[in-house]
Amino acid sequence: MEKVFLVGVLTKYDERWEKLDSLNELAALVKTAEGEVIERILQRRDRLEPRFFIGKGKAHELAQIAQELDIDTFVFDEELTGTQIRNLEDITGRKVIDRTELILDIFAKHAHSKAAKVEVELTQLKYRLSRLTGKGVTLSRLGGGIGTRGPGERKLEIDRRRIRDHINSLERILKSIELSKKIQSSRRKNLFRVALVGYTNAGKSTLMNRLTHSDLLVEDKLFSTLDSTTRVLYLHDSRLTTHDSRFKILLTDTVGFLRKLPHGLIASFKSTLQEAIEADLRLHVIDISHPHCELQLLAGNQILEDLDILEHPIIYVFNKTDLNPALMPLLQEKYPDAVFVSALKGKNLNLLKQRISSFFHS
Ligand SMILES: Nc1nc2c(ncn2[C@@H]2O[C@H](COP(=O)(O)OP(=O)(O)OP(=O)(O)O)[C@@H](O)[C@H]2O)c(=O)[nH]1
Ligand SMILES: [Mg+2]
Repeated sequence: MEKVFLVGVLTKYDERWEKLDSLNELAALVKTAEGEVIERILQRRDRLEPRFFIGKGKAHELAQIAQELDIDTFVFDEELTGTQIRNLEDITGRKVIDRTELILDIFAKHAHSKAAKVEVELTQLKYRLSRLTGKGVTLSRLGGGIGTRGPGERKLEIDRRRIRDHINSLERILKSIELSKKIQSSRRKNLFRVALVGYTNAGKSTLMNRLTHSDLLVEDKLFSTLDSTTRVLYLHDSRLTTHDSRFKILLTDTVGFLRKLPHGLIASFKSTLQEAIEADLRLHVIDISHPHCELQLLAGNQILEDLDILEHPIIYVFNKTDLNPALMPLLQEKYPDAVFVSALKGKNLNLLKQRISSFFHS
């Protein structure tokens, strides 16, 4: 297992609890990427250093600790410039990556569909290209492992022009995938479509499995799901009294959201998120047991706004009520239209189905 040291920075404009929470999330991301967090620091700094981000003295200090603790990799909680990464790697002799690269690495590992793979590779190449400093600078970094993986596992020792050519060809491939998806989705036009959206680890896949008797991957990790999956869900139309009042809708599980997602990442995942955009109704799943669950709800809404679908029909689904969250009464009052469920224990799922059904038939 790769041994990881997390580095966060606290400026006078930041809230301490928020930065600590962000570091916790970073640690969960490292776990998903199969690294082991050995140590972490939250360093106070009023000015960020253009060359080393944290200051040269601090960088030397980190180098020393890295040696003592036998650290392989530093993961910074903020985006670093290409120069900062190179300088920090020079001083510490260890691999240095930032939050964005870590997230892209996880996306690279979890992408299965052709569309998701192309989208990850495109985003990685664009991000790396934006941080190339000289002409034809080698992109191969110290060692392999976290932050260096890509869908093609290709060695990234290519110059700018070849990266640009490659980006162009990937964009062409993506266009053709999008086209075939459009055709596919127009075939589904005659059915109602519902999409599960929400913060990563909220329980979207668990809910999907419960509702549609499926067997999608569920894990206590961030970003378990990257590709959208669609299943048929049978609902009851209560207006009908005939012996068969069932009707079919399509339910889609989608990639989870995260605060501080790399800039442009959501935009480049449009094809994977297409179902969330086009659906007739969205179920926004929120993990009510998380200490900052309302912050996650707002982060989700921010992303829906980025996708231009915040005003579209949505039902809030507060999940994990079996964990007896203290906030529940307050949230019930604040969001009277929300449904409170436990996907794991199967609690209130019939109520949820009724709500979806009456959305389409009232
Ligand atoms: N206690 C409890 N745990 C739950 C419930 N629903 C889901 N979980 C757990 O929460 C974790 C995440 O569940 P997933 O269904 O993978 O979450 P997700 O929203 O699909 O996550 P990503 O795919 O990573 O975005 C798993 O460990 C689940 O077992 C619930 O109602 N109660
Ligand atoms: Mg999932």
